Amino acid sequence: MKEKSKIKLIKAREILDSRGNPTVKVYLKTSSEESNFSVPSGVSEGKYEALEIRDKEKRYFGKGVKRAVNNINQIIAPRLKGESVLKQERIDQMLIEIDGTEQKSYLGANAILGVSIAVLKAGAQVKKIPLYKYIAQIFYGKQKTQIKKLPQPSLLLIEGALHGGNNLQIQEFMIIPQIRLFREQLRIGSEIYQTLKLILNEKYGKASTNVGYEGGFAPLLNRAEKALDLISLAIKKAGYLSKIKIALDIAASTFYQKNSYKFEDKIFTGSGLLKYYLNLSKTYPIISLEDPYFEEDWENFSLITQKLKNKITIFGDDLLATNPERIKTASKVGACNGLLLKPDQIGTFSEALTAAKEARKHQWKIMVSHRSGDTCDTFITDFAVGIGADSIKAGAPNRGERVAKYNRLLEIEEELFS
Ligand code: 2PG
Ligand code: MG
Repeated sequence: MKEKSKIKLIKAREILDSRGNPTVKVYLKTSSEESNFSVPSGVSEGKYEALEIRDKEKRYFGKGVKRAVNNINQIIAPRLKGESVLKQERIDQMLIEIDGTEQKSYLGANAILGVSIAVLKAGAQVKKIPLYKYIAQIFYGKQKTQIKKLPQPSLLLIEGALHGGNNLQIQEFMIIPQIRLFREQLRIGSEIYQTLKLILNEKYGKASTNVGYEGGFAPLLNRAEKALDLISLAIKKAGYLSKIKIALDIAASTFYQKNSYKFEDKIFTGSGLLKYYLNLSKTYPIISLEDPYFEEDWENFSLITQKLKNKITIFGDDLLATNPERIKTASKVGACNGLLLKPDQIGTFSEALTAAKEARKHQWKIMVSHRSGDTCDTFITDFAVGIGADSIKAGAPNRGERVAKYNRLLEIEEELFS
């Protein structure tokens, strides 16, 4: 196994992501295995995320990733040649050291993550076990691990803000079916999605079901409550009234301005917004709120978590940026009780695992997440299963790069539980 696990070749290439922007794809070879990974990329990026580097040249309006690709081909590949793909932590540490910057701005987090995950996938192949099992072995630190449950899908129905191109200021309106089997969760979610499509078409015409970046509908609505009423109607019409919870990604950094929040034509203070959220949670079956405040508003994050923690999970996305240090700080001040986990926000597999462990130390919930610019790669599904995440958000039950992740979960469910 030792010889077989040695890296023979790493090669990167510039490809396009689901939004049509360039991203990095990494190919890796050992003497017996071949793996690859395509790096996702967000539009509502937090200030504390590891930095993906872009060329800032004329081609692709500055968004090219040739520099990140060259960093892989010319700097990383020669250094990792001959290393064992089974030594994940060592390789991630090498990548961090070669980079040498706080936010991975020298090599680029897009270059580093691409290599880190390609190495991980090759490791699972060398061991001849499924990727989720290999991840579980590393996460729990033992050879024998039993996966007892799968993450619940947080299925996107309606998009707004930077993702939707409409006037809705809440970024994601999602549903989480509260039943046991994943295949049934997906079926129910899809039936509700299709029911909502009919309702929107009837009320607002055909263009109302054009979709946003992540496959959710992006109707020209301007109030969150309107979107929630339409979703409630679809749930009812589809016949699943008592079986559905609602999850929202508020992405409040996008409407924060000078110590206040400009939301739906009103200026809210932190406590005014808290009242608004409390009302929403009384009217609709809300199970979680992600980024209800701006990424540096620790105080209001703590107040809402204090108030709602027994009823609702407050997920930190931009607030935490999958950064173990920020998770520690958040737990100290009680700023949230859930981690939105995006491996590309931190840049290596090992650090993403540390983030997950830190969250579990505080009994937080974990939701693994895709990005608005994604690819058909399904790594995050295996990742969510391997670490025993509570949920996974991979967009709507629509569009290739989104359903690829859910379809992978169908495969895993069959493998593990039938
Ligand atoms: C988010 C993500 C994924 P983006 O805010 O949670 O939905 O969006 O990838 O644009 O940051
Ligand atoms: Mg978010």
